Amino acid sequence: MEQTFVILKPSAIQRSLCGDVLTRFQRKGLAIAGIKMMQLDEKILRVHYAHLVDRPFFPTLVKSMTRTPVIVMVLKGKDAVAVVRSMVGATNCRNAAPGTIRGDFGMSGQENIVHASDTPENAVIEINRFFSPEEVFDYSMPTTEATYAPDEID
Ligand code: IDP
Ligand code: MG
Repeated sequence: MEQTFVILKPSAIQRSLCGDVLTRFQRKGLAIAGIKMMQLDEKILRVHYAHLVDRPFFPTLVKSMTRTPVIVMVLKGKDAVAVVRSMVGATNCRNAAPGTIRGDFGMSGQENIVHASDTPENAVIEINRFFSPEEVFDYSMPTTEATYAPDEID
């Protein structure tokens, strides 16, 4: 089963949306393989958001992402990266479709509730950036036979 990496950003923490967002992922059928709270700093954000370092809004993004601790998690399921990205929605919450997390819970392009890995390759890199191997767990869910057909399980 594929793993993806998610951050509940300071906007989720301060607006008390962590439970609502996590409930959506769990109700979808994704399993929590790892979860913890941590304080991000500019050093890790310059790596995590390397594609944005030269953008004019980068200093504001660092301020936003370091305003409170965040909750980081590893979610597991078939095609978890694509499934979670589609649940999260477009980057700007005002453009995100209703029914997506950003579309339902946010009003901002920057304060957009969650981060989710965009490709399976980046998911592996991001999980290793934020979690040590012993913090990511492999266990069975009793709901598997009601969640997947046998040929959907690898
Ligand atoms: P994504 O989170 O949907 O993958 P990215 O383009 O990777 O979007 O941007 C990472 C984060 O940087 C966004 O989630 C958002 O918080 C912030 N961001 C992206 N574009 C802008 C912008 O134009 N203004 C302010 N913040 C932005
Ligand atoms: Mg991105």
